[in-house]
Order: sequence, then C-alpha cells, then structure tokens
Amino acid sequence: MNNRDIVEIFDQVADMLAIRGDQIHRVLAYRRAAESIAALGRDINQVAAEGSLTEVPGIGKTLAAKIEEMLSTGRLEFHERLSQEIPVALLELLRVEGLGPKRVKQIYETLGVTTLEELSAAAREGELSKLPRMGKKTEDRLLRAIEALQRHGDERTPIGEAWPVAQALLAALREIPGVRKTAVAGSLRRMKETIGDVDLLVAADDPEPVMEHFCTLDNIESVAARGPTKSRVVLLSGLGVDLRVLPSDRWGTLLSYFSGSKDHNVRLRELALKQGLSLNEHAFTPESGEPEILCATEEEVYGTLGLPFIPPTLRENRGEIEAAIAGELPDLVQVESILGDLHVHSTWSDGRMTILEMAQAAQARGLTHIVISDHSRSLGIGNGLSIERLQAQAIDVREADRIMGPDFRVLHGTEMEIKADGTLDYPDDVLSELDFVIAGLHTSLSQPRERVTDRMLNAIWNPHVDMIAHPTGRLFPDRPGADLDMDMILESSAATGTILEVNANPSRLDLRDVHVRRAIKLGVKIAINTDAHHSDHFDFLHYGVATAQRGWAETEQIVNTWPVGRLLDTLRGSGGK
Ligand code: DGT
Ligand code: CA
Ligand code: CA
Repeated sequence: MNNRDIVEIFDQVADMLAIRGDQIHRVLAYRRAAESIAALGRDINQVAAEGSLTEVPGIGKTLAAKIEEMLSTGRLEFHERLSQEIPVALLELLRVEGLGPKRVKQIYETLGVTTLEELSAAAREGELSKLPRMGKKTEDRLLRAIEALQRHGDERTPIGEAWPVAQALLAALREIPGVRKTAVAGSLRRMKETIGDVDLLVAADDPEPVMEHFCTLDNIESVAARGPTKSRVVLLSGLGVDLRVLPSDRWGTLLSYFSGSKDHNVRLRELALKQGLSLNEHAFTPESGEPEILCATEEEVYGTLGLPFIPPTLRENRGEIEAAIAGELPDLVQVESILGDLHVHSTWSDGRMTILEMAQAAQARGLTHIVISDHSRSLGIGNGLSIERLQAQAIDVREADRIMGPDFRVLHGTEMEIKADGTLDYPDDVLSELDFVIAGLHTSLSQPRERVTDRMLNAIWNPHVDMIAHPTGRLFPDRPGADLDMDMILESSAATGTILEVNANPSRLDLRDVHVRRAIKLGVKIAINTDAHHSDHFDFLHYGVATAQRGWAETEQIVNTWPVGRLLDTLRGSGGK
C-alpha cells in the first residue's frame, strides 16, 4: 500500500462516518489524516519503518495503528466493518452537487438507492420529491446535477494529459487528403490548467473523409454523435473530443467561435450587433440583408470589429476586450523570449541526468543559462544534498560551466526546503556561497493558513532567498496545495524583490494564472521554470509561458527573459536578491 491507497481508505472512512451520522470531530480526524498523508511528500512506508508516524500532523496513536494495520495486512478491518453498514458505492452519491451526507442517508434508508443510476431513476420517477423536506424543485435540481455528473464526471483533465493527445489526433487528421488546416480550439487553445473536453477544428472542402477517419480511430470508446460537419467521440481514456469541419474560407470565424471562452464570444457578438452584424461560427451576417462577410483568419474577425488580434490565452472576458479597445493589450511573454531556466535538477538529487547533460539539452533548446538547483538535506525522498555534498557539487557545476564554453552559463543553486517549523534547511553562510537560492515547500502543506503562510514569509524575508518555487505546492489532480494567504505572499515578495516561480510542469502550474495576474499588478518579479528532472522536461516550458500569459505577464517582468548578466547584477544589487 502507498500514500494514495491510505488516503483513499481514510477518505472513505470519513465519508461513511459522515453518512452514518457520527460526531463531526471523528469525521474530521480521518479527513485531516487523509489530507496530511496526501501532502506528506514522503513514502508512508518509510515513515512507518522509522517509527515516526505519530509525527505526521493529524496522526495520533489510534490512526498510526490503523496505518500500520493497512501497511502490514493490505486492509483495514474498521473500513470493512463500516462498509457492511454503508455500502462503498453509496459514497459516489456525495459527488452530486447539493447532496450532503444526511440526504444520502435518508435516500438510502427510505428508497434503498445505492448507485447514481438508481438515484437518477428515483428522481425521474418523482420518488425523491415524496421524501420529507424534499420538494419538486430540489428533485429537479438534483436530477440536473446527476445528469451533469453522469455526462462529464466531476473531474476535468489536466492540460498535461490532454495536450499530447490532441496533438497526436491533429497529426493524424493532417494526413488525410484534402485537409488544409487543423487546430485545437476551446479551453485547450486558451491553455486552461484543466480541460473539460478537447475541441478540434479542420478546414477541408469535403468533410466526409475527415469524419470517417475521426469516427473510426482505434483509441475510441464510443462515437457519441456523428453528423456531416460535426462529430463527438469519447476516447478510451474517457476524454471527450469534439471535431468540426468547415471550408477554409470560413476558418477565422470557426476558430474564433470554438476557441471561446463563451463569455469572450458573448462580448464579441455584442460588439458585432452594434455594427448591425450578427456573428456565428460561419460568418458575420449583416442585418441589412447584404451578403455575408467571410473571415479566413481570426485577425479578420477582430479587424471587422475594429479590434487588434487578442491572443487566445487572454480570452476569458477578464478585461481583454476593454484593453483591446483602448490599445492596451499586454506585451505577453513568449516561449522564444525565455533565455534561461532557473530551476533544474541533476543526478546529484532526484534528477535523472548529469549537470552537463542538462546544460547541453538546455543549450540545444536555445537557452543561454540554467541554474542547477537540487534538493536540500531534509528532503529524504528527493535524495537531498548534505552541506558537504552541496559544496562538492559546486566543483561539478563549475566544471560543466567550463566545458559549456563562454556562450552558456551553468549556475549553482539549491531548491531548499522550508521546513515544517518554518526554518530553512541550510544556514546563511552556506547559502551565501551559491549563485541562486530557491526556497520551496514540499512537506506539511496542510498546515493551517496562518502557520504555513508564516513559514513562507520567513523564507521570503530571508535576504539569501532569491526565488520561491511552485508557491502552493499543489499537484494535479488531487493535491490541493498549501492554503497560503496569497495577498501577504505577493506583497512581501514585491517588498523584498523575491522572485515567484510559475512552475511549468503541467501537474503544477503554480503560481496559477489568477495569482500571476495579481503578482504582475504588484510588480512582483516572476520566473517561468520547468523544474526539469530529465532533459525531456524542458519541453514543459510552453505550459508555464501560457499560464503566465493567462495572468497577463509582460516580457519585462519575467526574469528568465533577461540576459544572465542582468539577472546576476540584479541579484547582487539587492543584497543577495
Ligand atoms: P471546457 O471544455 O469545459 O474546458 O471549456 P471550453 O471553453 O472548451 O468549452 P466547450 O468545449 O463547451 O466549447 C468550446 C467552445 O465553443 C467554447 O469555448 C465557446 C464555444 N461555444 C460552445 N458553446 C457555446 C455557446 O453556447 N455559446 C457560445 N457563444 N459559444 C459556445
Ligand atoms: Ca472544450
Ligand atoms: Ca466541446
């Protein structure tokens, strides 16, 4: 059994206790323990072997014994006993929006309903509205929530999973004769961190062969809809994919419409109506009865509305229309502007390639500098470096720097733990020897807001700390990250000149877009780094750049766009920052 298995069982116990109507503090104890283990950042087997389970926040003697039982027997008797009273299947009902444990219990005990399908049938037959304290209105609302849950599930796909799938599908579609253009649209083109479904567009004169190919791909679970220009399939992975095919002279309106967001489109249609035009995916249609205006490019769509092109990453109706009208769209950071990666691992800690291999791979991608920042001593699971090993590593870094020649710099840094008690993992005199100091949270992420925020502030105010890595520590899909007081974090970073990272690993994307936006407004310096543990990970960069763009990040405020000399001058100029 691993951390996740135990988290799942504890979560189920908490849900079963809640449905049974146990005391809330008992429910919360299991919930807290699950969170704590999810955020542990260490293998629970190892912690148990050391005999230090009770040092994990939220784990007392009783829960430690339960964990040991699971680790040694692979099961938990208490869980099995509970599940005879409350079937595990019933827990699925808690996923329906608006359905709490009390209601689930009532529905189970009076109607014998245990699955979503049975619940849906009961709602359709009007059985639910007959229950006490449950009217027709609640029943309708629940039915809609059940249908939404059945249609989409409640989990969106992380962009890092959806993106490669979409690229592979497009590559296959491009092979079909008669296909002129292909694109991703929807939230994937806007590079949202999670994706509801993938939207693909094709320009072709004859849609039929495209549809035929698309609906007979081998990794399809089902074809949900098939029309002459529009189809939808569900892949074996559960990911839904919509495809639309139109002739290429309508490409601009097609791409604009299906790129969304819906709210952005609503604003565009309003602007069109003011000019007496109705706008849809096919064309602008003048109300006067004059012929349609076709747009082959999105530039023409925006141009017809009197606007400059608005990049897809801004299209969320968060002020981009107003900025476009005023001629004040941000000078967004681009992948090509990134010169350095300030967060790179090597075999010295948990990376899989040597310092030199990472430097060469970075140079091959057009970068001019990297910071080698391996884990610090207290991160056992990351093979963190003792002070002696950190100092020995300096020699290896300098050697790689020499081999790389004058056009590429390899800098020596660390990704240092901010420990659970808020202290830093290396003393100041060790830090002062390094070119670049990163501090980050990997453990005890579920501490209360005030405590975890204080921990982070302690690092931000340390004069040797140059950058905070992936500030909240969240991981898609199920580690929510620390409950930081972001206002305090952002203000203190601005005040101290501390750089905040947008971690480009698609399971992190942390800072997230909305926090980038606030950081940019406050003048906080931002870095976009891949946190590469292998040379392939340098390819994550575009996810981080897109996240920064979604936060309206301008090139100037992104420190990786600065030549290395400017970066080092700035760090030295501010007393270590
Ligand atoms: P998702 O899939 O939940 O991550 O988000 P989107 O933005 O990809 O949404 P989706 O797949 O439902 O639709 C793709 C785009 O198509 C959406 O961004 C805008 C456009 N669209 C879809 N339905 C409507 C609609 O009812 N009105 C308008 N104006 N646009 C729509
Ligand atoms: Ca979509
Ligand atoms: Ca869609």
